[in-house]
Amino acid sequence: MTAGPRCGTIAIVGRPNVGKSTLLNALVGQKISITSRKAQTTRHRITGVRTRGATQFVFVDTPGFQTKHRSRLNARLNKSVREALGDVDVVLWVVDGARLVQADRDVLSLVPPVIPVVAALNKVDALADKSALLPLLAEIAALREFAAIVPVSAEKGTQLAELRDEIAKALPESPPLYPEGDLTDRDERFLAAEFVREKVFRQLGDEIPYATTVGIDKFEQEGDLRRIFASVYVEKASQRAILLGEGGGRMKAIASAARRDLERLFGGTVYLEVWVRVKKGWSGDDGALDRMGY
Ligand SMILES: Nc1nc2c(ncn2[C@@H]2O[C@H](COP(=O)(O)OP(=O)(O)O)[C@@H](O)[C@H]2O)c(=O)[nH]1
Ligand SMILES: [Mg+2]
Repeated sequence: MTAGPRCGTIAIVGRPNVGKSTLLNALVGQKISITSRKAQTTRHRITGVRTRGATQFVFVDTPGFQTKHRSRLNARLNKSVREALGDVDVVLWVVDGARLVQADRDVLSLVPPVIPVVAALNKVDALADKSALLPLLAEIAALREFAAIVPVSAEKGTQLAELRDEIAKALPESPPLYPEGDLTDRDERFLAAEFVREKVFRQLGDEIPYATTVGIDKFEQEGDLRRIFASVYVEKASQRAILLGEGGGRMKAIASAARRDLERLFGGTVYLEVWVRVKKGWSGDDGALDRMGY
């Protein structure tokens, strides 16, 4: 073993909802990527950085490969997954420890053979019978060569140190890419919009979250106080009414949950104002998608 510094990028890939973003947050040690029970919560590539001694991990979270909800937005999301795979040192392939499905294999088949792959079998906390992992381990080991296969729980923190060690072994020798202490490549404006979007995903029913996006209209900082003005865009007036809720109550709950998370992340007071606006057809409009950063 050499003692030189190691650093590299690790793309976190997998089908929707296996826990990629939860795992990114756990590996980074801070919540930076939004998560929810709904598939396709993540729409942007986001980098999470963790520096431990002479090793720097640059994790890249990706949207799950999209199959439902065909749209221009989803075509862009799939492109972003393919691009993320083109230029990384290690791939962290995440599957649900309960079962392997065709969509898992499809994602794995996108990984070029020369890139080392670490497999994480996530959500083992949810398995009633841990011995069910054994046939799954064998099934996975037969798919290709892996740098390691590690059962984990992103939510409970189980075996994350082991996972990190296996990833570290696969990283190239290189000086760090980011200053120590950096957590992400994204700015506070981006994180604020994402945290509002997370609450919309968590607090609304099945269809509406997919018809929404969030923009930041103004972001001001005075010392430790941040004043953030955000807009949630929906496709139709009827969706706006649902988002607002009776007397605006639902929107108030969304805004205050987002504010609490942002205060934790930024370490200061946040004043957050959220408006709901109708913008018909935003997810099919290339100009609008460009402006929103997709
Ligand atoms: N029981 C359990 N649930 C998890 C675990 N990791 C993630 N989840 C849940 O799985 C859902 C999807 O997680 P998310 O990180 O958004 O998945 P992604 O679409 O792959 O990014 C969320 O409801 C998470 O709370 C885990 O280790 N155990
Ligand atoms: Mg995600």
